[in-house]
Amino acid sequence: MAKKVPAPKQSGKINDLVQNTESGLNELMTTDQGLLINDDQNSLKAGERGATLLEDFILREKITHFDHERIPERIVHARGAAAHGIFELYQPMGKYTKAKFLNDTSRQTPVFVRFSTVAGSRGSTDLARDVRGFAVKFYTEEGNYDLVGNNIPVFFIQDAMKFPDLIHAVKPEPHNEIPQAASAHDTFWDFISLMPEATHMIMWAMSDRALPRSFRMMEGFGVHTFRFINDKNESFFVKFHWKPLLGVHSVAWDEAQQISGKDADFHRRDLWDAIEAGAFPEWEFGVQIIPEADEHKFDFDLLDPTKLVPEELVPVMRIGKMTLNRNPDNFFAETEQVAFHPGHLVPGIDFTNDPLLQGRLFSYTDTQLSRLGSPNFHEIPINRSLNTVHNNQRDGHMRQQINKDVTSYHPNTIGGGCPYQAKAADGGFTSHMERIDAKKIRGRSKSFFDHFSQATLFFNSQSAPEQNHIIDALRFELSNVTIPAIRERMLGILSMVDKTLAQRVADKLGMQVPKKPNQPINHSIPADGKVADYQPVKVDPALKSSAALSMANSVKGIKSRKVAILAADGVNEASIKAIVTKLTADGASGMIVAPRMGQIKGDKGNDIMVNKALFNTSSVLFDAVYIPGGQKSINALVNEPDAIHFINQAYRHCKAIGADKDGGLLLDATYVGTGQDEAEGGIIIDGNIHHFVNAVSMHRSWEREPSSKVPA
Ligand code: HDD
Repeated sequence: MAKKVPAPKQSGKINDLVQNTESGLNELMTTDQGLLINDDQNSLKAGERGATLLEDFILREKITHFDHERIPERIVHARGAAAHGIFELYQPMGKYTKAKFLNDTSRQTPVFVRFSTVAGSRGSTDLARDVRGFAVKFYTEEGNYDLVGNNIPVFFIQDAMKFPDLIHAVKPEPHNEIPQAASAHDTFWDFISLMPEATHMIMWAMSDRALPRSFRMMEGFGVHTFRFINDKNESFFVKFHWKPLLGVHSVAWDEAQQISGKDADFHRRDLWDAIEAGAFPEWEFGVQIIPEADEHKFDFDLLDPTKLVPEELVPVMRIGKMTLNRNPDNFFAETEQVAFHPGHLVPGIDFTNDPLLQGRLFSYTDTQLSRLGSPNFHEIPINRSLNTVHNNQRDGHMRQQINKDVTSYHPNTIGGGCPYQAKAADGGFTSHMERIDAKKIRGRSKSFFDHFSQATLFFNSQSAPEQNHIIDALRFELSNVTIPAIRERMLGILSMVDKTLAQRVADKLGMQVPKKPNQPINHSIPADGKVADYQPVKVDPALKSSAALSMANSVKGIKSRKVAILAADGVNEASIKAIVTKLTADGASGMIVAPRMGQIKGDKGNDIMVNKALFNTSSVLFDAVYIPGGQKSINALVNEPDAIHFINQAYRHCKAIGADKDGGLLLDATYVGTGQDEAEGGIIIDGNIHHFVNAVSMHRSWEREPSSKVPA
């Protein structure tokens, strides 16, 4: 990979972090107290063969620090990767919000973004079937604003009260801690089969959205409905979106499982490498704005986090762009210690009464206290705001700030009444004055009872291959459930989404879809209520399908795609040059994969650098395969089982496979075969590199899948 990259844009936050960075380059080694160390190889002993002395403060300091290096991993979203960047606004949003960073188009707001899986531990695979976290910290001039979202626009549950249950159910089972980073087990599906409100989210989690090709190719969503507040104190409901400029793309389930073995850091590495190479990931920031007057206009409740607002009903306005342009210097200091919180707000943005959001507002500070160990976690460099903090909070473990004032209370006269409160007109935060006239009640609104319509909307909006993948995922997951009654309850729930879907899953489980689906009620019924009035319902929504919900309709492109070029000694040099030049010009990369590392000899006698050997890589780590000719090279590859497997696997995973006229001969030895239909999607053997590049840019030819005879 080229090391020369465009200089990342500087940001105020990067400059802020500089005061805490350290490099030992050309420096002498010291203890934590700054004492120069003379011998870092040997402990202090009573004689060369004698016992180590307790006096050895240098050894003690080193080992003590080591013993305490680990902190608790996040209870959820433990596995993640992050990067720095900037946010630039396209158009002032003053009509809707007074947030300064959403009004000044001349300003670049620094951001730090962490992507994550939810269920797995810190060391688990990146490619688990899971929701991905998409957490953005904006370092604005008015303090930190955190948008802590996911790559799926809805959630499993409607009330934060159920979050610990959900997570206990999906995490490895408590008796044997199996399985790691996987939902395909009894406790998860037991819980889900009793929670019909999870049905919409389950459709998403079983779709390919849960297997992203790259963090850079995922959408992000704020999930909840939030509020914008303008300077006239008018409120608007708002849904937040991140739209990746590379489009939304996923890998196949078989591929995901193989990547987990070949490169468990696949997503982390992809993000890192792209930024190092200067291929900075970009997302447009989108908002769906709903006037307060329209709150009850929809056939779902805006406060229900298991519902999305279809883009056909409220279009997404793209108002800015986020670019990630700098990798962290230190994983622990930045990525591990960053602390997000949906309650980190700026004036102009506020909450709604979504009961899931309300519960989150408690959880995030609370969890940092046990994870980062002190209420001073906001002082950790990655977490501190760009404007200096002034308040009367004091002391605590690891306090960094040296408060010079004599007073630490308000009001005071001794300190001149400082620090002052800010008037709303001067940027002081005021909560939205929502009118509330209600009884205190532990219950759920009936407007939250439709658990199936949007699950059906999502399923109906998928292309045929996407629907097949959902069905395959459900078959896989439920086949790993050992208790038949759980599978049966799930088949009942699936039949509420789509009868054929349920039947196709049932067929592979060797089961019948229950005639009368058991729809469990997961919310309490008031003492004076009738059970029949509290059943989950399914409304008949006006909208039957939404194009924005299918990845098949996403932006396509060749940019940043990785193509394996299979070659051996005697390869056609001109052919390699042509394809590499074309890929590079289009922002993709071609990597030479050969039977050995080092160099191979081309047909004109020139040395060609090998990037990867067949034995240390795999087709699952690439987007496409190209086979340049050269008879000697083809003869060698025909006799390399790894080369044959490489092509077969790429074929099975519906990737583009291209070859020049001679290169096509290698395909005779594979499942692709020569007799294959020339028109088969993504197989380009006419040597036309433009056709091949087009095929790569389509991401996958999923329509090939049903006829694929390649074993996994
Ligand atoms: Fe959460 C972390 C996203 C519901 C409690 N959550 C966490 C992260 C993301 C989300 C992206 C990782 C942040 C990071 O990278 O450090 N969470 C969501 C979304 C939710 C959601 C989109 C629903 C719409 N979460 C949710 C609920 C609760 C929590 C209902 C508890 C009541 N989440 C947490 C937490 C975590 C967390 C335990 C673990 C680590 C952390 O906060 O900092 O507080």
